[in-house]
Amino acid sequence: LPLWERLKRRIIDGEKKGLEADLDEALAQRPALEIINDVLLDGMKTVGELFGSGEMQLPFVLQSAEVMKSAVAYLEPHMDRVDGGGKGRIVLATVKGDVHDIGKNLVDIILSNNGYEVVNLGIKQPVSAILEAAEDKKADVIGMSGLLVKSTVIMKENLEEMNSRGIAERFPVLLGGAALTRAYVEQDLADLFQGEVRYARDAFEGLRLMDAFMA
Ligand code: B1M
Repeated sequence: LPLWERLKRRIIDGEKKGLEADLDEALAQRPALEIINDVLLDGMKTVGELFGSGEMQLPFVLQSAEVMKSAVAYLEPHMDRVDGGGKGRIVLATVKGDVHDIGKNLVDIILSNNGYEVVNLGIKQPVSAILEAAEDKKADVIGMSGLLVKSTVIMKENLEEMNSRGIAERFPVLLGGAALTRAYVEQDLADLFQGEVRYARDAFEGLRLMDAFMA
């Protein structure tokens, strides 16, 4: 197989052996971020489709996710970094009940590489932990990720909790993840939330919105 097809296949098949050699070859031709966005994420997309249609079983999805994570970890040091930092601080978490963290961690990498301080709390974070961290770390923004349909409801509840604690105006909120839609976030959730809430389709939009929040 040609290199790009082979790399995509590695994600789909969950095949780690020889991954680094392929990534080295890829890095000689294209920037790390492009490899992630155009090749590896394409593989994850196929994994999602195969899983959704019942053609792929969960343990294999997990293997694909592991290879994806290894690949991103290998590529990360090769990414462009804006020095300086100190543009702002975000507390980032996958919401309660949700274990998906590949997208969240990409958001972490993109924001960290572009001058933001990211406090990454990990997965399955209850709203209390997110809000505590936001207060403790003096976050400028709260970022929540979630891929399950259930997570979109949790996010709504989290915003309501911020309303009732009277802290909605202190922390702009950035939401992302496959089950969300722009309309749900920027119409439905924005209507009920007393602060500012925005939807990011991908990590780059997350960065643009962070820049906008901090402007
Ligand atoms: Co799960 N899973 N999974 N899974 N999984 C989905 C989400 C699913 C759509 C698959 C499907 O059915 N086709 C489906 C959800 C269905 C639904 O809710 N309606 C699903 C399911 C059902 C499940 C389980 C329930 C399966 C089971 O146990 N029977 C279970 C849930 C466990 C739980 O959470 N409690 C489960 C488990 C898993 C694995 C552990 C095997 C693994 C996750 C491993 C890991 O993350 N460490 C996994 C995977 C890999 C997937 C799919 C195939 C791929 C997700 C992924 O990593 N994509 C996924 C299919 C899909 O998404 N279509 C699926 C790549 C990643 C880069 O994209 O996270 O969307 P994403 O991030 C994007 C944007 O969304 C955005 O930026 C990123 C790109 O730049 N973004 C943000 C994300 N967060 C952001 C935050 C921001 C800004 C942007 O600011 C804060």
